[in-house]
Amino acid sequence: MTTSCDIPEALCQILRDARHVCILTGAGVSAESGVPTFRDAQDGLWAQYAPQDLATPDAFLINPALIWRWYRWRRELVNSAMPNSGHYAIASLSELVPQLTLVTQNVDNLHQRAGSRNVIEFHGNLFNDRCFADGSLHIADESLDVPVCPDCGGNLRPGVVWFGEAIPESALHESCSAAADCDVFLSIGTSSQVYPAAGLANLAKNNGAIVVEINPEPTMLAADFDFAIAGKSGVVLPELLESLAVKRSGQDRSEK
Ligand code: BJW
Repeated sequence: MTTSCDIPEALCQILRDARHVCILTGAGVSAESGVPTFRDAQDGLWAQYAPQDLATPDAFLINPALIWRWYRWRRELVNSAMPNSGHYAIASLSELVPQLTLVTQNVDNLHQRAGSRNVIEFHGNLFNDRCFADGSLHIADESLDVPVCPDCGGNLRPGVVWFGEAIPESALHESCSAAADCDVFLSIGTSSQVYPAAGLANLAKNNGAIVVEINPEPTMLAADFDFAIAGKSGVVLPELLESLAVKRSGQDRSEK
């Protein structure tokens, strides 16, 4: 039996039996909230830049005012966006499985705003301001084009992880532990091109988990996965949740 999104019944059964589900999300999960994905062409003023060229420490060193303008534009965009049905389905899924670990590459807080708790922010947070020199957290003076650190007078920077920078130690450690421990790993809305995040799926698979991708455009890693569901997360996840919830309540009744 399949649902209208072609969710295999075998997958529903695996999720019903799961002890620990680990989810990795990427920019595609926020696409239906109107937040452009990282590899989409950018809008308006920013169309001339590739995000990959802006999200680097070198770009910041060369032109910190430009990088701050880009991040302020993105903060406004995300602040005016709302979580979508995919974010809400993930938050609800945590009530249906014994243990759920949510690792997100997204920096937009939309999972948290949808009600997910203990979200592991693999690539930091768009709304944090850090000292470029030592990484300490501060609140930026928004009147300055390039805000400065109140302690050392150096530049503050957005609290995200750029290319070539290390993943925060606790986020990396907790994510690897969850991927190695889970029995089901869901990779949702990510191009699986950026490491070490993309390696979490393989880590899970090598430790015996069933690995599932949900993405309208199957990625290069999809062939290595156990299930690849071609669809938008805002459509697939609510359907998946519904089929689990229906069956769970049936199970609960028959157990009484
Ligand atoms: C939908 C949808 C819908 C659309 N529903 N889906 C191994 C091999 C090769 C290279 C490396 C390697 N290990 C490390 C590297 C280097 C590098 C890297 O991976 N480079 C690759 C590009 C080759 N990695 C790093 O530099 C990382 N650091 C590191 O490794 O440090 C080592 C170190 C150790 C000790 C000391 C010092 C260093 C850091 C990576 C940081 C990535 N940062 C960014 C920017 C964050 C800040 C910001 O937002 O500005 O993170 S880059 C960008 O990519 C962002 C994202 O989180 C990340 C992933 O992108 P994501 O989420 O997958 O988005 P997209 O746009 O790529 O894909 C969207 C997907 O959604 C698509 O597939 C669509 O089809 C789909 N979609 N609509 C579901 N409705």
